[in-house]
Amino acid sequence: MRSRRHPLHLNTACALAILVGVAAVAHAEGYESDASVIQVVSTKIGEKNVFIPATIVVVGGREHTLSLFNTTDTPHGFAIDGLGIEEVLPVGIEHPVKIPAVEGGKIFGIRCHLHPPHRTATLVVVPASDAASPGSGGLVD
Ligand SMILES: [Cu+2]
Repeated sequence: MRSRRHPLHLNTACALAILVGVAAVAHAEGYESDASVIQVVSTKIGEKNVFIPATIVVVGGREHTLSLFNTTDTPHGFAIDGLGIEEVLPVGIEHPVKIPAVEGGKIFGIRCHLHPPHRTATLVVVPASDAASPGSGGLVD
């Protein structure tokens, strides 16, 4: 006589193993950064005004400072509408701008509100790792 297996128990065990695996992967996702000040220039390439870097990446959940420098001979704007930021960058002076702590997983457009043809840029806020999140104790359990 063949012994009967319990397929329901086997499926339950497999589902549990998959869930535990998914939870472990999700727990390990996220980013850390040691960059507290990020340098950006507003400059001119050919006939185009641009921001370099055009994609700024910060980790969510904490404040950052952008150090903006305008290399041209004309003031330029720096606006992130989604964060209520609108600054005028004077010529040839470091201009710090605080980026508030934002939840990770968001992308914001950056534009020069003084010159609409000025090439735009993007602020990408990536999620912080659990180890980088406040209150986690810095350890993965
Ligand atoms: Cu401009």
